[in-house]
Amino acid sequence: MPPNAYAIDLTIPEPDAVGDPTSDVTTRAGYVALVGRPNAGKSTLLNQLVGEHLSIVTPKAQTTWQRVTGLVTIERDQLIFLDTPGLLEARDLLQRAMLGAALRALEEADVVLLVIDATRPPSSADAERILSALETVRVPLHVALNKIDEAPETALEQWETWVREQLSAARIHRISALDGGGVEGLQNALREDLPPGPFLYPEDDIASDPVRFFVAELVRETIFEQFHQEIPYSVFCQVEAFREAQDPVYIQVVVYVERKSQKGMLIGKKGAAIRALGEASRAKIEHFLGRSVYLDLWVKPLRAWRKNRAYLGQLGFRVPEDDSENH
Ligand SMILES: Nc1nc2c(ncn2[C@@H]2O[C@H](COP(=O)(O)OP(=O)(O)OP(=O)(O)O)[C@@H](O)[C@H]2O)c(=O)[nH]1
Ligand SMILES: [Mg+2]
Repeated sequence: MPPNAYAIDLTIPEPDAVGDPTSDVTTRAGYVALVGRPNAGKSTLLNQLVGEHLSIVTPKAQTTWQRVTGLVTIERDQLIFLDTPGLLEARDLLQRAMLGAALRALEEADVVLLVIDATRPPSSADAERILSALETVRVPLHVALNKIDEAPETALEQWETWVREQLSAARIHRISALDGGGVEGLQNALREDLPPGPFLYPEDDIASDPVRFFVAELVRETIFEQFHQEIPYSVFCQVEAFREAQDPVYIQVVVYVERKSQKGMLIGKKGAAIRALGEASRAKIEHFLGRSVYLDLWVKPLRAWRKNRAYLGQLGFRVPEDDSENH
């Protein structure tokens, strides 16, 4: 039908609630912290919820070191997911910064989502770490029993009993973050617990961290895949140069190692290891950016950086101040 000057427009206007507290459309928005033991599948779940590979995932425990934000806006609801490092026993300064990041996300959360690897039954270490982290949580709590594609029924039931006994207010969901089973139902339940309020991000955004962060993380993910033993845990990556006005985009990433001897391991015989790292990382970064990339990798020693407060600060970590170094 052609537009008619006399027709009355009966369409409901799209809400423009971003940052507009005067909007009369009731929107809900809030922070949902994904917490749990290392390797539970928190980052896989974040990626499944957002529909993009935002947070790095590997089979090794302690992959995530810093908070990663993923945004989902559906109809009148905006979920701001905070992926966090695993709840671990912090032994060095890096691990204390990691644990601190998880605990801070819990403090900021409007809703908490505890993610559990249900392929094995609860252990005393699980119980201790989870309960001490959740002790002060007063917001709605959901528990995702993850990996149901692999988890035996007995382990799932043991977890359900444990959660009912220890975290009686929690709502339990069975999911597979890997294949998406149960994730939509979980997301709908989380939406119901969001507080009313205006959207905090534009509706189309899925991430809030800088592109440089994701690029450095993709190199670190590739290091987790290609290197073993202590190397993945001794390395941190930072983007030093990012020139997107040129084609291909020029990106320089510095790979910091803890000891000089690790530099040789990263470079490998005749540079074979660093070449393989560069090729696989570049492919991931190109996919992420949707552009051709020239990736320039540099390996530099930063002595014992995991234990050095100043270095950790330079690399963007926050070590809790009130913590004693001899802890
Ligand atoms: N079978 C199966 N594997 C899963 C599922 N979710 C995650 N995984 C695997 O579990 C491993 C750890 O996943 P991550 O998402 O990195 O776990 P995380 O909790 O973020 O781990 P940290 O960052 O180390 O704390 C990876 O190998 C994932 O592929 C699932 O639903 N089913
Ligand atoms: Mg993770």
